[in-house]
Amino acid sequence: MNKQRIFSGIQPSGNLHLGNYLGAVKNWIKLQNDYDSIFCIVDLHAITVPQTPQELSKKIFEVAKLYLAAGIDPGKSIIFVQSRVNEHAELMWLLNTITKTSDLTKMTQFKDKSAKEANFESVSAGLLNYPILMAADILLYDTNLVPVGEDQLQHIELTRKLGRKFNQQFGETFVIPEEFIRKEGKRIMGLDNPLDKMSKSASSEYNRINLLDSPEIITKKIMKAITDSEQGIEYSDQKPALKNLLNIFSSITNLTPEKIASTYKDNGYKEFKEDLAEAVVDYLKPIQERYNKISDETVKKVLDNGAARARKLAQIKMKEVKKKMGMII
Ligand code: ATP
Ligand code: LTN
Repeated sequence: MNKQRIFSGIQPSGNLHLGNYLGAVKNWIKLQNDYDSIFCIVDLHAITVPQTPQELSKKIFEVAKLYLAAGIDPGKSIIFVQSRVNEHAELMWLLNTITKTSDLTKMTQFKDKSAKEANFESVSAGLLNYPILMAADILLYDTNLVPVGEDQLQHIELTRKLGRKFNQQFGETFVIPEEFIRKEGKRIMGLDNPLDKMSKSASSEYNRINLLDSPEIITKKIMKAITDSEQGIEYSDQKPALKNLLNIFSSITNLTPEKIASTYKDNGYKEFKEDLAEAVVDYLKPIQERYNKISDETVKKVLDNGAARARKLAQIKMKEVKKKMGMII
């Protein structure tokens, strides 16, 4: 029997952080053993907010190397850069024509990112159309499951909607995908603000722990992480900052957050944070060691090979799509 397929991606828009790892990459590593897996570096998505060209190429390479260091095995999974497979942009255009603008303006991510612009008229069309490109990524490969963090759920719902609409209008073409979101790690919050998710593009470095941060920096960031005003370690919605730190501690140790809270209930925040920092440093150490051993040459080969394999699949699907729409191929 054919294996089911998974597809997911991360934007090379900054340094990968613990939220990206616990929300997404950690699951990919397990899933690649049982699923036909495709992992993308979505540079076309990253440029929906301004990027410096030199910095962007550096980040694309860095994300690819981190995929490998984290344990994505190019022998099992396809790893590739989105812009090297033209069919993503091509399918996006076709899906554009069946998408309602009202479905795009109501996206939380669009609302958050466009709110940073001075006025609506200056928001780029790329930012608005972002979810259509994501739908193209997913539908192009007959994806069954999309392993992501919770913030992507709305985009996957739109992907399903567009897939169904196309199938109805032009005949059965696309597999309708489901999200794969694990409870643990699905939404890691910022260390400087427990009400917003940890994010690559948050302005303060104290928002996140990057996967490549040194032990000193990790410790400094955790010790500075905001905690709630009342003392006492407990796992509760009334203490969102502490809850987030306990969730992180739990995700990297596999102990429940309640169990960890009970261990520290008679201690102060300082001791708890020191132990958490040590646990995070130990957790990231093997990834960092592998990262430093992977050569640029290896990354280049993996990406060349990945693009060629992805392109083959994408071309077959695009032929089918264009034929269904009445284009001469
Ligand atoms: P940006 O700030 O540039 O939008 P990001 O840090 O939010 O980037 P993405 O590239 O948008 O990261 O997301 C990559 C993957 O990581 C997605 O599956 C997303 O759901 C997941 N993810 C991102 N941030 C978090 C988080 N704080 N907690 C859990 N999962 C997350
Ligand atoms: N929008 C996603 C990144 C992304 C993605 C995808 C995730 C682009 N295309 C396809 C899963 C499947 C985000 O994480 N911000």
